[in-house]
Amino acid sequence: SPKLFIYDLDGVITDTAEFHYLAWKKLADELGIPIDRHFNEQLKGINRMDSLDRILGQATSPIDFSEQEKIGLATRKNGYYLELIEAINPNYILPGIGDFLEANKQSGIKIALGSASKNAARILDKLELTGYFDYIVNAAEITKGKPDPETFTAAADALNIPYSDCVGIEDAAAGVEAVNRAGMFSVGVGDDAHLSHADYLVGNTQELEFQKILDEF
Ligand code: B16
Ligand code: MG
Repeated sequence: SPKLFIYDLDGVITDTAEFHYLAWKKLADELGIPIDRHFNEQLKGINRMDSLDRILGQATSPIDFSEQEKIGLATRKNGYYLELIEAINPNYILPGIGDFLEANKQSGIKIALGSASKNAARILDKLELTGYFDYIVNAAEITKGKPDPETFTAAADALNIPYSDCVGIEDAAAGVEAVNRAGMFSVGVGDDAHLSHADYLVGNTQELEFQKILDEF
């Protein structure tokens, strides 16, 4: 039986992708860079500065920003994002996740959050889920973002649990890759076309069954 479940946040526990999109879209509009929801798919699971680089790469004529200017742009986007996530409350927990976390807690198996978001702790608070978590990875301390395994190994290391005893739950291709490269059991939530490399795959959060994953592990 596994000793630790590590959850991704955006796309697994709640859907902040739309808020990220709206905040990036506002910045991109100000810069005259065209982005749409389709393009936004590739930002899922990708950290803030890497997301900015990908957006700047969409400019029709290349714009050269200094590192300092880029930090300013990312900070501006985060300001827009923080305004949008003020609205988050427990109704924003994705279907089935409340019961799943409860089953995980009852089992005595430890629970960690492995999100790329520097706003993760604030969002868990707004969802009123903080009490479930034994450990929350600090995204600011992660030097290599997903698909690098560091986000997931950091959680296991902090709780002193071997990687082979861990399960990682992810909705993004880069996230599933990170879990696999960490040597953990990967659970993908979403589309087979993006997540075929997951050890176990469900279509959406409602299909997640705690006991089923223990059986598959
Ligand atoms: P922040 P996850 C990721 O969350 C999002 O999917 C990604 O779109 C976002 O850029 C990243 O967090 C960083 O977020 O700007 O709040 O630090 O899927 O890893 O939970
Ligand atoms: Mg995600």
